[in-house]
Parts: sequence; C-alpha cells; structure tokens
Amino acid sequence: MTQPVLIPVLGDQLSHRLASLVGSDPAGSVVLMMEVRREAAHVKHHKSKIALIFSAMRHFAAELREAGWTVDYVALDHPDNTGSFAGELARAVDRHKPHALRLTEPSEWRVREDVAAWSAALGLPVEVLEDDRFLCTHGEFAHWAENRREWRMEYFYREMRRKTGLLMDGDHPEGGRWNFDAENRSGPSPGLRGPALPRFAPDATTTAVLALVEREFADHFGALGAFNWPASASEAEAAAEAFLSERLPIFGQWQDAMVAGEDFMFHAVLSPAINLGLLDPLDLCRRAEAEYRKGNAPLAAVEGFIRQIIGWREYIRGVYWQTMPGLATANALDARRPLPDFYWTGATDMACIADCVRTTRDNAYAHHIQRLMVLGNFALLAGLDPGQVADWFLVVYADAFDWVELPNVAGMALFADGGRLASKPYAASGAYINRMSNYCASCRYDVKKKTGPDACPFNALYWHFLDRNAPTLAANRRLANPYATWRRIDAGKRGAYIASADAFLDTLDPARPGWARGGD
Ligand code: FAD
Ligand code: DLZ
Ligand code: SF4
Repeated sequence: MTQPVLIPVLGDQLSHRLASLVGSDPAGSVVLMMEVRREAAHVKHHKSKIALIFSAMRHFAAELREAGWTVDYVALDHPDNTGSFAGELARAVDRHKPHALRLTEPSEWRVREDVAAWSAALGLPVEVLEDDRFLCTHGEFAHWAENRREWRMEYFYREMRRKTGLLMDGDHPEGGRWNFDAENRSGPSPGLRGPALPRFAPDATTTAVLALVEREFADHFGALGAFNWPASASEAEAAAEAFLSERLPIFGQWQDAMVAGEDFMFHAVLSPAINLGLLDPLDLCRRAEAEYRKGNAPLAAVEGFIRQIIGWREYIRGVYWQTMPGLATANALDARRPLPDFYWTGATDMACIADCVRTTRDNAYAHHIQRLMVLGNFALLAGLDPGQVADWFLVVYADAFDWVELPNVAGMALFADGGRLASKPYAASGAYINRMSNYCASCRYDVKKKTGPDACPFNALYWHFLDRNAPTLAANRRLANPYATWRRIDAGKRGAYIASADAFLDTLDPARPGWARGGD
C-alpha cells in the first residue's frame, strides 16, 4: 500500500458507521488502535472499566479485519508501547509512512486538545470529522443555546423529538404530552426484584484482558469477579434485545426506585455499550418505539427511555461542549470538603451509601437514582469538592467518559455550574430516600429523627446545605418553599439542625491519597 491514510480509532469509537471509517477506502487506509497506559491511569479507572474497553477494542479490531480493513493494534503489553497516544502515533507514522491522518473527533476535551497538536508534531495533515453518532451537531446545539436565558433539557428534548420524528403524531407528541415522568415515580413495593441480566461468559479475548488488567492495574479501585459487560457488537445486541423485550415495559414505573442488593432493577444497563459505540442510540430508540407501536410496552415507559437518550444524553453532551473548559473547575457553591474515605471503601453506617458503593465496586455500575439522589445528593449536602467528586465518578463507572460524567456531576448533582444545566439543586433529605428505597429499614440511623447522633445524617445536612448556601440560593424561585419552611422553624431548632450536621461532618475521614490519581 503506497502512503496510506492513517485512521486512529479511539477506545470509545467502536462503531462500524464511524465517520472516519465510512468516508475511507479500506484498500488505502491503516486503522490504528492503541491501548495506552496514560488513558487507563490518568485517573485510575475501575478495573472492570479498563477490561471492558480493552476487550471491546480487541473485538472491534477483529471485526474490522474481517470486514477487510488493515488494522494495526498496539496492545498494552507490547514491549515498545510508549504509553501515550502521541508516542504511539509517532511510532505508527514511522511504520506506515502515511500521507495524512483522518479521525473522528474525540469525545472529550482533554483528548481534543492533544489532537490539536498532532499535525505539527507529526508534520502531516490531520483531518478531524464530526462525530455523527450523536443526533445533535455542535452547531445545532450552539444555535439552540445561543440567546437563551435558561437552558432546560425539556425544551431541547422537544426539538430532538421533532428532529427524529420519534413518538410523534404529525406535529404533536404521541399521547398528547411530551413527558410522562409524573407516571414514572413509584417507590419500591415489598419484594420488588428485576429480572436477571443476560450473562456474558468471558470468551478468550475477555479472559486474556481480565488477566492483563489484574496484573497491570492491581492497585485500581473495583472488583473483576462479577465482570459481565457485553464487549462485542453481538453481545451488546443480545443485551439490548433482552432489555427491550424483558425490562422496557416496566422500565418507567420503577425508574426512581432503589432496593438493597438489587443492582440493576429494570434499567437498560446499556450505557457502557452505547458510549463505546457498540450500540447505536437512535436505533435503540426506534426499536423502543416499535415495542410501543406493537403494544408490547406502555407509552410512559417508552417515552421515559427515549427521553433519557435523545433528551438527557444529547443535552448533557451539548452542555459539555458549550461550557468547557470552565465546567471542569466550576464551583459555584464554593464547596471545599475533601471526599470522604467511604466513597472508596463503603465503610459507613449509612446503609444507602454503603449499598451504592458496593454495587459500584462490584459492577462498575449504579443506576441513575443511586448516583443522583444518594451518592450525588450526599456530596451536594456535605459540600464536597466538585473536582474530587468528579474524579471519583470518572474512575468508578464503566460508562464514565468526561463528556457525560462531568456535566452530570458538576451540573446535575452538585450545582457547581450555578444552574446552567438544571434549574435547582437536586437536594433531598432522608425522607426522599426512604420513600424511594428500602434502605432505611436496615440502617442504624433513624430516618424519622431530625437531629442527634442517631438521626439520619441527610436530614440535618439538608438544612445545613440550604442555610449555608442562602446567599447564592435563596433567590431561586424553585427553592422558595424550602427556604420559607426554614425561616418558619424556630431559632433554637434551627441551631440544633446546624449543630447536628456540623457534628456529623466532623466525623468524616478524608479519602486516603492515591485512589483516584497516582500521586494524589
Ligand atoms: P437507564 O436508566 O436505563 O437509561 C437509559 C439510557 O439513557 C442510558 O443507557 C444512557 O445512555 C441514557 N441516559 C440516562 N440518563 C442520562 C444522563 N443523565 N446523561 C446521559 N445519558 C443518560 N451516564 C453515563 O453514561 N456516564 C457517566 O459517567 C454518568 N455519570 C453520571 C453521574 C451522575 C452524578 C449522575 C446523576 C448521572 C450520571 N450518568 C452517567 C447518567 C445515568 O445515571 C447513566 O447513564 C445511567 O445510570 C446508565 O445506566 P442505564 O444504561 O441502566 O440507564
Ligand atoms: C478510558 C480509556 C481507557 C481506559 N483506555 C483507552 C485506551 O487504552 N485507548 C483508547 O483509545 N482509549 C482509551 N480510553 C478512552 C479515552 O480515555 C478517551 O476517553 C477517548 O479517547 C475519547 O476521547
Ligand atoms: Fe440513608 Fe438516612 Fe435512610 Fe440511613 S436512614 S439509609 S442514612 S437515608
């Protein structure tokens, strides 16, 4: 092959319809895939997450070869592996003498900054194509966001419904309403259990990667024992099929419910496969709509699922690119408390947090309400440092990539962006967790008690949060009721709340260094 085009395919670009592949001729191209230590350890990703990404990359490389592509695959333990994209590109340019590079834009800011330096460093033209696996282009989001005083997911979502035609009845939303969230908020009934997830027994590729990760990343957070992620397109397809036929019909009703030991409930558990590129988000939505049209799933469930993908997922990505790089250091509530050690160890008497950390460690997964209303809510109420919280979320979840993790953490969970993404902080006391879960029944704290050493810590922390942030938040219209309630509480009781929360906060041990980043 004379002077090919070199096509780097990154770890979350594992789609056959990737722009840089679709626009290229296999006969004149070399695809380069790189397992590099810097990506696996710039934050110390959960072992299962690294294993999933490497295994999925290896499966994808094999599929590309089968489809006729020349693939140069650099494994992590190749003796000459330099450990970085820049180093591996330089070596690949030496090997293949390409006349140009072509790639699909990286999903995250940090890597996009790296890419900007490649052309000068390599002395070659570098063509960067837009990632059209997302429904909303950068230009469309910027246009939508421009001149809007407030960005709200709901209005953006309606645009995406119109654009895709999903659940549309002519110009109107199917069923006469855009959003059926109000029907999706049931607390758990006694004994509620989700169906078992399909099992993906590790094949030879995954088995080799699991051993590599155990050897090379032994000091990273997380267990590998329960590894069950779909790591190829065909496994991801089986996972999608199981969700659409078994869990989608009941997805909506129990979307916000939490049950101790029930780690997946009726959730899709598809976010890693979607984010890596193994599943196409629009295709999933069309298939979900087909289940509704066939009468297999109710509108509320299907609308809820579609909203998560063409609404939240796309909105989050748009907000990321509109607000970076400032979002990475945003701290509108001036939260400075270090991350407590129990986020890593799970060693806390708070039963809700302990269970959420356990599933996170075992599965590299927790469902949305566990992330938002337990782990995120605690971080918000306790005033944890947004940078440390974001590092934790980026490390621990198999689906965590900066573009989706950061806006969810800094914007949705912590209000660190001052309300750009969401109109009010998702702050809640123990009563919410008690209503939506069975955690409190087995907790050593009493969710009904408001203050004192046996009271649920979320209760006093909730008022502590509102009180200490009154200068920033009291004018927020959506918080008018809680602030009015707070002002009606007599001064003695208010003092008891603040003292109780302060006493609890004093007990928090900061995380030991080294969990999230090598030299923390
Ligand atoms: P389901 O609940 O079944 O939802 C279906 C799909 O909708 C998901 O697979 C996902 O693709 C999409 N989706 C739903 N909510 C969101 C959202 N808020 N943002 C983007 N996509 C969404 N999601 C990630 O993919 N990566 C992350 O790193 C991540 N970090 C989060 C951190 C916090 C603090 C919070 C509150 C949410 C975070 N989310 C993240 C969003 C959401 O929690 C996960 O997408 C979801 O839990 C994945 O599980 P699932 O596939 O079972 O999703
Ligand atoms: C997260 C991750 C990990 C753990 N390892 C790799 C890798 O070895 N090679 C690779 O191409 N990508 C990896 N990734 C994903 C990247 O960190 C990054 O998120 C993507 O390149 C998108 O910018
Ligand atoms: Fe969590 Fe409080 Fe319930 Fe315990 S009582 S599980 S700390 S909400």
